[in-house]
Amino acid sequence: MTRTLLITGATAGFGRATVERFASAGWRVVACGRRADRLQALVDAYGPERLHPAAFDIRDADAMDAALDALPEGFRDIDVLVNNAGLALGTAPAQRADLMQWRQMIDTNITALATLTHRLLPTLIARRGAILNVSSIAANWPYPGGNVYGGTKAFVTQFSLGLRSDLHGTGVRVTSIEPGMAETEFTLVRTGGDQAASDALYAGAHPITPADIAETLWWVANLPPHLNVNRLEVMPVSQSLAGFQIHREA
Ligand code: NDP
Ligand code: 8X3
Repeated sequence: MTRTLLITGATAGFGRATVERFASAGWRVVACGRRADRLQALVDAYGPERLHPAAFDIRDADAMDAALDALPEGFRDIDVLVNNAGLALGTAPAQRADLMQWRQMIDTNITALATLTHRLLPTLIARRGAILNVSSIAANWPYPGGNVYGGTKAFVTQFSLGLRSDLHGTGVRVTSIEPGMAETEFTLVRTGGDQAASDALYAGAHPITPADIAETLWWVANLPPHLNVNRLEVMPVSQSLAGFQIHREA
């Protein structure tokens, strides 16, 4: 039986690689994102029978509803929801951060994710499906400048665990995927387009690749139906945890 994936943030990074992994294996994919040209490129690659593009800003609940209402017959029975769209904006300490950037992260990483999940829960329950939420190590480990981004990802992880509890007995699986440093457009977005900063961060570090996360999501989605991965934290070998910082009076 052909299964159907709906994934947000399909135009770049983890999302695009995950579309490629699932569509090339025969799944139907609803690919969401704002950049319609990139979604069209996925349709061109996999064909309209396999790939349905849904171009909307995930913060716009009416646009989300319209896109879901417009799903063609073959794409409505969603088996797996991957809540992947998200972003970090800025690395300034809280006391110098831009409030509008904080709000954009909350609107995207929290409010939109919860809205889409709520909208699709009846379908996912009817199909005994799965919800795979892309959180981050930033949910688990604080770092300077992580403030609201880390807070939004802590929501994603805790929301995932709460969903697990609420969906007890429905057969719906829920997983929080918590990646460490991965080379995508993430740092370009975070720095407002600073390619040099992005290159410098990843240089020589052998970061996680989008294909690594796509393969992880593929593995989780295709486990036997009696198994649930609750949380999965993955890091590149080059990245590890450091100690506390201590401020000393002069
Ligand atoms: P990218 O910047 O490469 O991709 C982000 C995706 O999110 C894009 O497809 C973008 O699509 C989509 N998106 C962002 N804002 C919106 C919006 N308002 N409406 C619709 N879509 C939106 O980053 P990654 O692939 O790295 O990020 C994917 C997820 O992984 C994020 O949730 C991120 O927080 C998380 N993550 C990333 C890590 C990393 O180091 N890269 C590590 C841990 C977690 P478009 O712009 O076309 O709308
Ligand atoms: C992205 C990983 O460490 O830059 O979520 O916050 S990190």
